[in-house]
Amino acid sequence: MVKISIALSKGRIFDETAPLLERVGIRPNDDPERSRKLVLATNRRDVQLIVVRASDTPTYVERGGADLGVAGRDVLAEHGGEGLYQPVDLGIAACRMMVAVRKGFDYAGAVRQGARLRVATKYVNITREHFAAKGVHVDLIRLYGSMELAPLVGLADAIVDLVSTGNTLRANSLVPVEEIMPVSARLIVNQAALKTKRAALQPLIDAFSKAAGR
Ligand code: PRT
Ligand code: MG
Repeated sequence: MVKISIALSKGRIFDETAPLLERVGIRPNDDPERSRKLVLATNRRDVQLIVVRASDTPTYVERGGADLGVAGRDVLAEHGGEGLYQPVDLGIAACRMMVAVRKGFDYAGAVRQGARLRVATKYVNITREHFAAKGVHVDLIRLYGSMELAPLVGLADAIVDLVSTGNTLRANSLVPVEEIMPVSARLIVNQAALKTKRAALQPLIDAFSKAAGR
């Protein structure tokens, strides 16, 4: 029997992938939000889930620690996505990657005047490429979370972060000023596994595609 493992992160990605898994006919034997197990068996003897940090999903799949995975476009773009096949946009965990500034900060003016912008983010690669393409000089400040705080305490002029409802920005007197990209989660596949295990993987990929209505 060919074994297949699927890498998923807890929280948003698992919550929104669970209905798709259900439609594909895969049910984990333990609830990943409650269990401390990092490898979860499922109702299908040939399929297991592995629980990883969201930003580690591409690394696990690229290096064959899992055959399949579900990762946000943000995470994939920041990682680079080398060695990964991305056959299905699942359309889940949707949001937008935005540049945001403190209310009252003249972003357009700063860009027009060629001022050097201090930008805080955990997406340093995406941010560097975005501003380089605009010809704007930036000092990148790499943070690991709660980017919204940086402009409030004078650490940065702008942040690059994900926005869904906009509530987090509003609660912190920030305003979105530019969209970098729309984001949703993708099914990703290890390229070597797709060759060696195609008979087992292709039907699953097709089932995910159908379950996602793609
Ligand atoms: O939390 P952890 O550090 O473990 O990792 P993570 O933050 O990367 O994972 P997780 O589970 O929070 O997010 C997983 C994926 O969900 C991301 O990679 C995105 O592709 C997707 N996603 C969709 C989001 C959001 N929407 C989102 N709104 N990820 C994060 N957010 C955060 C955002 O960073 C901001 O802090 O929610 C806040 C804004 O939300 P609103 O509704 O207030 O605008
Ligand atoms: Mg998070």
